[in-house]
Amino acid sequence: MSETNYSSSYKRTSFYKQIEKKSLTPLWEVMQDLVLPKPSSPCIPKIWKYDDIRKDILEAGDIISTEEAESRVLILDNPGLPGTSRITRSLYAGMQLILPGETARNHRHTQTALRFVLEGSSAYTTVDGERTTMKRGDLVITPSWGWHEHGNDGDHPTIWLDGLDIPLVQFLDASFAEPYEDNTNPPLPKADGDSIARYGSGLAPVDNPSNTLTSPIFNYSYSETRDALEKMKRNDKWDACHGLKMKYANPLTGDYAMPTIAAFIQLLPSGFMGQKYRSTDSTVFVCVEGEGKTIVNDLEINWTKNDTFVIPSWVQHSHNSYNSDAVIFSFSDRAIQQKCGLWRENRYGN
Ligand code: 1HN
Repeated sequence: MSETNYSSSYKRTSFYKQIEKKSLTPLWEVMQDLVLPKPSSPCIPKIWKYDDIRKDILEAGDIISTEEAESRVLILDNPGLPGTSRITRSLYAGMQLILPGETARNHRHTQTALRFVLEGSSAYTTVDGERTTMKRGDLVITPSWGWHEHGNDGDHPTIWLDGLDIPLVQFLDASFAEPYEDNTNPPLPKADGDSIARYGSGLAPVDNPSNTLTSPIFNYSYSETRDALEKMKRNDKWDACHGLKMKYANPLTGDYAMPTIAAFIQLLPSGFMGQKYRSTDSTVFVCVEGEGKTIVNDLEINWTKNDTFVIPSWVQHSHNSYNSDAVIFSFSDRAIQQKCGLWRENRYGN
């Protein structure tokens, strides 16, 4: 190092020390880590095979009750974000088990939640006083600050995947949560099926006092969803990247069903070989039916029924089904990214 360089480097280091005490940092030293030319997520691609983690969640059923645990959940921790309870930077995912006869206490929080049912048909969720049965493939959503509780009246375990915007709410320091107490004003009880009758039949109340941020439909039943895909399949041309992909929509606005989390269902016809795709929303996928693989650079993620896998932001990938139609559920933070004008995608490896 020349003398001038040495002395300017020395001057800078001592300057940085001097200002550090005053909680000041020079931007020019950190700029390249703050404003990236393109996304570079610490989140890494990863699959959780259902057969494998099903054993673990059932074992958790032996060691802790819902009484003690409140929610008996094994968190899907992205190995690139260890110990942070995140499957992507902005989203949390966990596998929840509720055994016959169990209940999980009523509570509410500002985090928005979705449940995608993987196994069982006898559990229920009650959201703001309306109860719905949770069947395999159903998407059940819980709005921010909505009261919710779960139970299982049947004789088989029910297992679902939870997705919540916990890291996002944590980042914004906007978390509130409370248990339902005996002195809490109860939400007005509603008849089972009320929300579907009121909002899911091509009808809407004339005077609509409801908050439209989150869809008033809180169970998107798989039998309806699957039937719709099967009918659409006869007419629609396949998208080169996605097959036939639909979003779960709020019927009052046409927007995503939740304000922060976007949820999708897609059908890949038998033998589909998808083109390369990437987007800025790191996405969690669940195989509902069929089997196939997702190619991510040099990695092949082989998936079958109930497997969960994650693809990070801006990572090229392509979906392939084997020799039957495949159905894939997915969720991401696309809903909030699009509201902020941040979301981007590109296709075909461009
Ligand atoms: C929650 O309320 C549930 O109600 C599940 O089933 C998982 C993780 C963190 C915070 C709240 C539930 C959750 C959660």
